[in-house]
Amino acid sequence: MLKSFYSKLKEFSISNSLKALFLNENSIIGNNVLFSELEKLLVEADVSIHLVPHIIRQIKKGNNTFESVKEDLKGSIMEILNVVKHDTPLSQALFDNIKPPEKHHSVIICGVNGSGKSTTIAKISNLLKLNQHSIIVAAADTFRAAATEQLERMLLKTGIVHEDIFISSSNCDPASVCYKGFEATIDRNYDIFIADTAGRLPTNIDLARQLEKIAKTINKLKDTAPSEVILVVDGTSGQNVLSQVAAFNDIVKISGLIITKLDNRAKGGTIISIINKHKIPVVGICNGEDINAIQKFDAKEFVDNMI
Ligand SMILES: Nc1nc2c(ncn2[C@@H]2O[C@H](COP(=O)(O)OP(=O)(O)O)[C@@H](O)[C@H]2O)c(=O)[nH]1
Ligand SMILES: [Mg+2]
Repeated sequence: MLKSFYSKLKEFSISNSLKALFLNENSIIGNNVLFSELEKLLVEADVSIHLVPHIIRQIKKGNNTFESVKEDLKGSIMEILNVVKHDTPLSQALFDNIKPPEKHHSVIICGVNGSGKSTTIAKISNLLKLNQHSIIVAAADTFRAAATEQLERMLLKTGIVHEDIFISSSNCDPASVCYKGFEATIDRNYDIFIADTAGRLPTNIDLARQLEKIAKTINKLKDTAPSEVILVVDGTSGQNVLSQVAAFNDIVKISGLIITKLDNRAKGGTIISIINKHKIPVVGICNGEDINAIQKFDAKEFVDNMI
């Protein structure tokens, strides 16, 4: 049985360390000691150092008890996470089995090489299939050798048939593959279209143009397309993720994030820092290579386990 991200998060729970501190100090801790300890714990949990002082400021000064500090800390973090609603049509289709309100919902998946885009698309496709949504996937990562074959192999395992996978060969324009895939989605009256794209850093001008072109090309078929542009980020890359989000957002407007590899480093502070800085919903979190290793991001469950 796959261990959920939330239960792993609990292993690092900040309140465990905090409780020990209160016990050691006979339950009476001066603000200075308490706040410097909290600062350390938050940084260790991967919260950005720019955000730590803001979180700590929300803790009431005075006769602190373990319970009051814990509650203030939870409240402070919840406030940050709740600045955006994390339910998007894709996350609702995935985790609540609600069909997107619009037919032919189109989703572009982007992110740097190795962040987990293709693996995540296989997980998403698998869940959507299980929930009886009809989908077409365009495998448009032409930059990495064998990337399209890798995705095709994973998709076929989830029961998606060849006809519903559009593949670009190495000398083919990825935008035209996406166009054909989305056109078929509309013609066949399917629910959801998903495009995998090439990775590498967004500072690569060719790839940035390519991503932009894919978005513009599918927009020719429907004026609300792309419905969602999801950036896949590796949750173990710490604060690097913040600059990745900014760089991709400059190319196409990112509407949601999927955070991967949280099985490797289940600390959670990165998620708080990204939401605080970019105010972008977290559509899903991934905690393993297994096809089922994807979960809904639930802010309350997240905070209850982290703190
Ligand atoms: N541990 C772990 N590995 C993952 C996860 N998601 C993807 N990977 C692995 O990360 C590597 C890169 O994934 P891939 O989907 O090819 O990345 P892409 O280049 O963005 O398409 C592969 O070895 C995947 O199995 C995850 O949630 N946890
Ligand atoms: Mg890939």
